[in-house]
Amino acid sequence: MRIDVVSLFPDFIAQCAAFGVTGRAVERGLLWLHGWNPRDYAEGNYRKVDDRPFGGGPGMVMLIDPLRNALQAARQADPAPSRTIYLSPQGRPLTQSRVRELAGEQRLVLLCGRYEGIDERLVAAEVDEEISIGDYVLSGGELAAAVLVDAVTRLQEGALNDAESAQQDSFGDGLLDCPHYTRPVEHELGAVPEVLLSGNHAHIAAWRRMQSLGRTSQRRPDLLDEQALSKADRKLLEQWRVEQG
Ligand code: 4FV
Repeated sequence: MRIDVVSLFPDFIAQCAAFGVTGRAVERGLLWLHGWNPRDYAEGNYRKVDDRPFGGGPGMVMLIDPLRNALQAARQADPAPSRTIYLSPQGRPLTQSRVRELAGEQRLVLLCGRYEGIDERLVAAEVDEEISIGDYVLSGGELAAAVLVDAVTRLQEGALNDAESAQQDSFGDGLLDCPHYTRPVEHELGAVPEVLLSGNHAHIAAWRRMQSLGRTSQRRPDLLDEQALSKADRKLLEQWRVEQG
């Protein structure tokens, strides 16, 4: 997968992606990451990339042309078609299902804002999709872009080794993940649930499913349509509630 990032701080993303799974994906040639700085495409001695907002108010707004020139340079750098995503609080909330879809793209071009944001005419003309990583305000879109790069890269074929498999992921099936345990079996903080030591894979899978259903119903009821649950899942959820007392 090729990801081009238009940002005033292109090294930011490169640094974020230099570690762990994403760093290894770059080494394995599974991820090709490239930054484009709009300041390199700005006119004048001061290479201006922002200006004061029309209508007044605090802060600055990013100018159209430096961004537009950087986007065009990024697209022309590779003939493969790309999808341009602007990371902003006005975007559609990022979910694992959207991550899975985007992970299937050959190329992404990520647009990162700074200051109050970007001139809306550039967004309307050049952006295919706006995505938000959450209802809070960051000082720039770079962290959001790094989140997206990490999330799609780990779904690239060969990015994760078995131990890291994405199969068991949270939201793999729209539910929160089950709790995880490792050595020691006994610890002053408590013991490992017996079923996980039983070696009975069917019982272990049922216990993990019950935990995912229970946690999701308690912590994120917005993610769980109980009416749509299978008879087996409804029974597991009931058992979880009984055990919670
Ligand atoms: C953001 C978010 C975000 C808004 C103004 C950058 C900042 C500044 N991006 N999800 N939440 N962006 O806060 O994606 O330009």
